[in-house]
Amino acid sequence: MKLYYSTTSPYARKVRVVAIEKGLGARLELDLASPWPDPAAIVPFNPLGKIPVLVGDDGLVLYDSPVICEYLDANGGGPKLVPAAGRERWEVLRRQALADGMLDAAVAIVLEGRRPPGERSTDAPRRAAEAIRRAVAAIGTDVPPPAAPFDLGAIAIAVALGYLDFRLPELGAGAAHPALRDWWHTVRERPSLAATRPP
Ligand SMILES: N[C@@H](CCC(=O)N[C@@H](CS)C(=O)NCC(=O)O)C(=O)O
Repeated sequence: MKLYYSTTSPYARKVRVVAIEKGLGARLELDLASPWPDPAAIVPFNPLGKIPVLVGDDGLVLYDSPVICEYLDANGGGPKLVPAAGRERWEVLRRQALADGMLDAAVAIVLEGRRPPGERSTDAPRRAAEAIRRAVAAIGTDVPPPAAPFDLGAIAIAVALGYLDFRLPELGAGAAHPALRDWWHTVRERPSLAATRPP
């Protein structure tokens, strides 16, 4: 399987963490393909021009990260990262949606900050930062217990907190959410997260 990725893309990191957790890390051929400034290398696989993109051994092309993660969960070994049915399934998928939404907001802030100063919006990054603060606070009231499975919801949250630490540390779990910060500091030492740290 080939994964088009970049070392700093948090969505690609989520996919790489899932692959390692499912025992598929060695089968994943990593192909650097940054969409910035030009997504030409990615467009033949994903018309949206976004990474991550997975190309399976049989030629199956998959995007975006939640779809790729479910594919790896279905095809890898070990415990399921997304429960097959029931309330637990929907809670895991909701946690992933919350974490991915944090990433969308964080990436938007980072990209806005790269625009020339005179062209930057102030309202959009402010709203995005508020959404991230609310999301971190919500996760802070629902921190996974230490023995809870490291499922796709937990993986997505860990990757989102990692991206905040990397790009926007002032919005991360920090001192305001000690239980969440402690959880993050524990899970970030897992081999799957340690091996995929952004440079
Ligand atoms: N919802 C997508 C988001 C993917 C995404 O936005 N990737 C960024 C890299 S971090 C990208 O390729 N952006 C290129 C662009 O927006 O043109 C997923 O979960 O895979």
